[in-house]
Amino acid sequence: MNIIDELTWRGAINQQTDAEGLKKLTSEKKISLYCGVDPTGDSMHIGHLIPFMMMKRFELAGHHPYILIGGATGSIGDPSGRKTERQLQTMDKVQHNVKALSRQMQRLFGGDSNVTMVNNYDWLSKISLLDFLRDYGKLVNINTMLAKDIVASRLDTGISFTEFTYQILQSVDFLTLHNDHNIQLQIGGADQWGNITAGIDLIHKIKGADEAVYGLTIPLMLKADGTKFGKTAGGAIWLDADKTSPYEFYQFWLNQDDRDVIRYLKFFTFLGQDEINQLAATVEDEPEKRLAQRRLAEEVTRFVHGEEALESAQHISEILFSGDIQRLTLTEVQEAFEKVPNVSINSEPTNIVELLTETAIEPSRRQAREDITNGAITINGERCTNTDAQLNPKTNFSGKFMVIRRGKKNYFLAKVKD
Ligand code: 629
Repeated sequence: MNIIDELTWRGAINQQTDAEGLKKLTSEKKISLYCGVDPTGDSMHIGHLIPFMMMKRFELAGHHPYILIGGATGSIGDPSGRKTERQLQTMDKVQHNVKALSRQMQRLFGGDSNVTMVNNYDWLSKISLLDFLRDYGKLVNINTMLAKDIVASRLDTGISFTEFTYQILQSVDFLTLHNDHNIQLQIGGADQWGNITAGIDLIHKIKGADEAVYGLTIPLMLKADGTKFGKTAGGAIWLDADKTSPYEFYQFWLNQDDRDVIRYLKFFTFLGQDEINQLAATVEDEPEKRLAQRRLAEEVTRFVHGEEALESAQHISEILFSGDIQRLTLTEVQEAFEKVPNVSINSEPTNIVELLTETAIEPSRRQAREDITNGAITINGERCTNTDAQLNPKTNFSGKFMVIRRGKKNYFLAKVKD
C-alpha cells in the first residue's frame, strides 16, 4: 500500500499542499522528509510522538526521515498554537534540552534505523543579519505573514518581532534541507501548517514554482468526551520514565474510552489493518474485556519504554487489580503508589487507630474506629476490622513501606522513618 493511502486509512492526514502530487511522487520513488521539534523542554510528551510515529511509517515504507532538533528555533520560540508571547529560555537551557531530546529521539527512532538527526543551530546560527535580510527577508511578503492564522490571532494581544520572524527561520530550514539533502516533504501537527507552507513558498521563490516540495499535517488529536488529549489530572503524559512512570503510562492507555481506542491504535501502534479491524470488532462485541485498550497499552508502552518496563507495568496492574499487594516488589510498590498521598510513620508497631489518626488518613479516632469496623480499611492489601490491631511496619516491603487503603480507591503510601 502507498504510504499516503496508509496514512489516510489511519486518519492521520489533516491538510496537504498537493495531495495528488505527493501520492504520485511517493509511489514512484523513495523520498527524504523531515519533521522538527523545538527544545522547549527536556522531554517529549505523547502529543509530540504523533508526527514522529508517522515518520517511522514512512521509514518502514522505504523512505528516509530526518528528525530536526531546533537548537536555533528553540531559542526563539514558535508562536503557533499559543495565545501569549513566550519567555526566552537561556541558551544554556536550550543546549541542555537539545541534548535530552536528542537522546530521547535516538532511543525511540535511532538505533539501526535509517533516520538522520540534524540540528538547525548548525546553519541558522551562521547567517548574518544582513544576509538574512537580503537573502530571505526580501523574498517574504509581510502581508502573507500577517495573514497566517497564528499571527492574525495574535494581532490584538500583540506579538514581538522575534516571534513574528519564527516562520522565516523554519522556512530557511526547509530550504536548507531541500538543498543539502533533497528533502521534499515536511510533516507536522495541524498547528504547523502556516510554517510549513511558508517554507514551500520560500523554496518556490528561490528555486522556481515547479520545485517539487510538499507539506502534510496531521490532525489535532481529539477525545470523544471533548477533553484535551494527553492530559490527565496529574498533567501531561511524558515519554521520560522519570516524569511519567511506565506504570502510569501503561494505565493512561489502558483507560482510554471505547469511542477513542481504535483511532489511537491507528495513530500510536504499528499494528496493521487486519489486526486493528479485529480489535474494532471486539470493542463492539465484548467491550467489557477491553482487549483493544490492553493491546494499545501494551504496544505503546513497549515502543516507548521497552519490554522489561512493559512487563513490570503489567505486573503492577494485575496485582493492584487482584488486591494482592504483598506480591509487589519494593521498586514496584514505589512505582505503583508514586502519585498517591504519602504519609510518614515510625518503625515501631503501632495501634491501627493511632496510626490512622496520626497520619491524618482519618480525621478522628471515632471515624477511624467506624471505618475499621465497617471493613473500609486495608493494610498491605489485607482488610483489617479489629480496632485493637497492632501494625508492624517491619513485616512488609523490607520494612520501608506500608500501603494503606481507605474505602475502595483511596490509597496512601506510608513511608517508614529510619
Ligand atoms: C524547525 C522547528 C523546523 C521545523 C519544525 C520546528 C518545530 C516546530 C514546533 N513543533 C512543536 C514542538 O516543537 O514548534 N516549529 O513542540 C510540535 N512538534 C510536533 C508536532 C506538533 C508541534 O514538535 O508537529 O504539532 C505537536 O504534535 O506542536 O524546521
